[in-house]
Amino acid sequence: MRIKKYVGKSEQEIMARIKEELGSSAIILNVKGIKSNWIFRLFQKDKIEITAAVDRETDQLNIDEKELELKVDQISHQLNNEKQENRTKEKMKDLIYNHLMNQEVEGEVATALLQGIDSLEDGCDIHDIIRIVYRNICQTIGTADKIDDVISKEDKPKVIFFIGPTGVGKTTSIAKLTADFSLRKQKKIALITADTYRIAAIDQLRTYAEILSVPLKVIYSTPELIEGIKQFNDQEFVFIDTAGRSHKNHEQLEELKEMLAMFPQKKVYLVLSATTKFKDLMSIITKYSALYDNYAIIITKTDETTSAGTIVNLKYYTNKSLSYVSFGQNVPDDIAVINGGEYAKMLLGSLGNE
Ligand SMILES: Nc1nc2c(ncn2[C@@H]2O[C@H](COP(=O)(O)OP(=O)(O)OP(=O)(O)O)[C@@H](O)[C@H]2O)c(=O)[nH]1
Ligand SMILES: [Mg+2]
Repeated sequence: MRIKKYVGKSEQEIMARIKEELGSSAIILNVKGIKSNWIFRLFQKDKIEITAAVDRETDQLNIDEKELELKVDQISHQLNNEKQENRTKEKMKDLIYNHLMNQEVEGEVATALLQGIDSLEDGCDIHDIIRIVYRNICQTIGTADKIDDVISKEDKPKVIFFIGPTGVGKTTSIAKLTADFSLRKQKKIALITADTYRIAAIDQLRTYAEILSVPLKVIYSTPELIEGIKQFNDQEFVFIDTAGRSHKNHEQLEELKEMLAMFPQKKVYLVLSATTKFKDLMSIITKYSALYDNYAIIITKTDETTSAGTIVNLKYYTNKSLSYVSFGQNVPDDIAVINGGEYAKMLLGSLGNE
């Protein structure tokens, strides 16, 4: 927890500063009036002191300070010296804002990412500004919700569903993660496909299952799924592939909702493509949230878009945990656990090149 005292002329003025610097989640610990001594009282009014506190999410995120300095250094060095010297705080703020806009970060999100800059001194170092933005990005992205961290009351198996629109990369992501868990992490893992809409979909997962030597079951109904999971009780994880469902097809979504409702112990990953227009992503999210609300997000196809902003927009507007990022078609290599620092570096990477 970070605690800070603010002194000012009015409560409103101080509250505005607290909101700007600590964010809207800050809590007020104490408000008191400070009387000026008698000689000053002739010239100035009494002041107010407010003590505010905010949870230090950065501490939980474990941002390594040395690493942070290194990255901030790398980013600010890209802005050449001459550019740096001529930049006032306001100009720097505009530069970063415009850069975020170019990356298709939504305006409201960009403003939130710049929070805290206004309270820096006018002659502050460019490092300080970038440090603030970098931290804000890391904080917004949060910690990754990895499959490894899934806790279930019954020890085995941990049941993981992958759901999402058609063609976003659900099956490919499952193949990549299966390879990671079975080959690298040496976990016992089985696959189930509930995607029986297309014969090709079964073959696609079967091919991966054979290459990776993991058992696969094809199921055609929810009772079969329950039975299938039971039969895999010697496994640590069961990954379940589902058919892509258009968020506009109410019937398909209802079916999925009923299937998910049958499993109280589960983890659900909603797979979304970074190439989808942000407005469409939001409408997909609304539809999927109505059928199951407690999911984490996997973002695919980041290699196919030049605008990195989608990721931070998604997190900001959904407040769902992010988990993995998929950046190509190669199984098993093109997937990674999301990392706020890496993402911040990528988002700010070409700063000043516009
Ligand atoms: N460029 C790129 N292509 C990807 C990525 N992930 C998946 N793909 C490709 O996207 C296409 C669809 O992938 P699938 O894994 O079959 O998608 P799906 O969500 O299972 O599709 P349905 O089951 O039909 O809903 C394939 O050609 C994949 O190779 C990625 O991160 N980047
Ligand atoms: Mg599929």
